[in-house]
Amino acid sequence: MLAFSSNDCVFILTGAGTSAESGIPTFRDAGGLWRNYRFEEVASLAAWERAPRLVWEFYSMRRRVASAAKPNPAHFAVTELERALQDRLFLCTQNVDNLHRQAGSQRVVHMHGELFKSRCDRCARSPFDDTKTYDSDPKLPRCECGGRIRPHICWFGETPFGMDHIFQALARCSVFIAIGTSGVVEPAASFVRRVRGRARTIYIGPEEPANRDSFTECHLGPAGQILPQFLIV
Ligand code: BV8
Ligand code: ZN
Repeated sequence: MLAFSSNDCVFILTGAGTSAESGIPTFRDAGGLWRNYRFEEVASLAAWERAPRLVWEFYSMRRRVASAAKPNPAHFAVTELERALQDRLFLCTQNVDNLHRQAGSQRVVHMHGELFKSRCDRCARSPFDDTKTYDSDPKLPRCECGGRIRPHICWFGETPFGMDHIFQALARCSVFIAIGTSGVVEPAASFVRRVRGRARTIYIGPEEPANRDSFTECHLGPAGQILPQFLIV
């Protein structure tokens, strides 16, 4: 159990492992999401320019998988912590599914974007809710401005969303908890290095992450089993 002091500010970073027990495969575990695709072929701006239909095939498949998923005890434990800490909890997720919000979390920063949103790749219209799958449509979706509608996702080489707020939250946090992330993808993998030495840094997942040396504590096991007993205020 993690003892919080009354003025602790907590930063939680979740990765694909948090949704694993909800049935959404992770990126790097055996049989991960990329098994049929090389992510350069589907998760980059170059891929979008070169093969937009392949990109929409990949994200349509992701929408089908994620829409069948339900939050697991890891998501609900984070929601309970938000209820107890209110604005002393900053929840940042690398995940593009909506399971934190489905579990009741009110303030979720989706730094890598959101699977069930799309946006225009030309004009400045805001991203909009979109649960549609486009892999069987004869024509790919277009905006009124003539631009192409793309997934509202941060691809490799693009700048993640909410970075100013994320860096401010990292600067004030006294407890940093990473859950279910292999610590490979930047800049998320370096968040812990920004706080170590002045904050407690805790990792939760079944195997040690690549950035293990930056964590003061490592609790090995599935998040859905560990978090409900661990995040008790
Ligand atoms: C940026 C959306 C500048 C897409 C994603 C060299 C060349 C080119 C680029 C780079 C380079 N070196 C570094 C870079 C930058 C690049 C990068 O990091 N590349 C990597 C591959 C080396 N990063 C970028 O391009 C980023 N942009 O850097 O812009 C910048 C920087 C700072 C400030 C401003 C600007 C953009 C990266 C975003 C890419 N988009 N997602 C999509 O989802 O389709 S990344 C993708 O990987 C997902 O978001 C995913 O969340 C993320 C990270 O993976 P993890 O979440 O960690 O998942 P993974 O499968 O790896 O691990 C799962 C873990 O769960 C495992 O550890 C496992 O043990 C654990 N687990 C399993 N079961 C459970 C569990 N844990 C708990 N419970 C369980 N039951
Ligand atoms: Zn447009």
